Amino acid sequence: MINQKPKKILTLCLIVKDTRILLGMKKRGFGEGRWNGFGGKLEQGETIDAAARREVQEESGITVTTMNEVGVLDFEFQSDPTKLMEVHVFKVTEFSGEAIETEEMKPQWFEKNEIPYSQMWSDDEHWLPLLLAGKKFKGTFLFDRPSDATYSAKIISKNLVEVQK
Ligand code: 6U4
Repeated sequence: MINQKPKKILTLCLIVKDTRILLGMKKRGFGEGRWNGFGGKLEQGETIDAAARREVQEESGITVTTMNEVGVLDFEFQSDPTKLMEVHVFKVTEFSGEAIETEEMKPQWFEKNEIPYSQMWSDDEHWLPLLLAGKKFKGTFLFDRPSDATYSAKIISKNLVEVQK
C-alpha cells in the first residue's frame, strides 16, 4: 500500500490542579532524562482511554477520575523514517491519590509559569500552553532524532493547529 506507514499509538497525560502541573522525570526508556507527561503504549486489546488511565496509575500512583482528550500529535524522525508515533494527549483535571516515585518516573509539581521547557521534549513548549489555556489541537512534528538525557531533539518542521472539537 502506498503511503500507509504503521503508526505506533501512544498516550500522554498531563495532570493539572489549580496553578500547578504534575510532570514526571523519565528514569528510563524513550525520552529518558526529561520531564514529561505520563503515558505509553497500548496493551493488547486496550482502548486508548484505558491505556491512558493505566499509565498514569503505573507511572505516578495517581488514579484518574476525570480526563479529556485535548490533542493528537504525530511525531516523525529523520533518523528513522519507519518510527511513526501518534500520541493522544489528555488533560487530567480530577484525580485521587498522591504522586509517588515509581520505577519509571519521578513526579514533581511545577507552577504553570515555571514549566521546565528546556528539560522537556522541544515540541512541548508549542502545544502545552494550548492545553493549559483549555484549547484543543492537532499537529505533526518532524524531529532530527529522539531526545534523551543529553540530547534535545531538534524540530525540523512542524504543523500545529487548534481544533474546535
Ligand atoms: P518501553 O515499554 O520501556 O519501551 P518507553 O520507551 O519507556 O516504553 P513509552 O513508549 O512507554 O516509552 O512512552 C513514551 C512516552 O513519551 C509516551 O507517553 C509519549 C511520550 N512522548 C513521545 N514523544 C514525545 C514528544 N515528542 N513529546 C512529549 N512526549 C512524548 O511531550
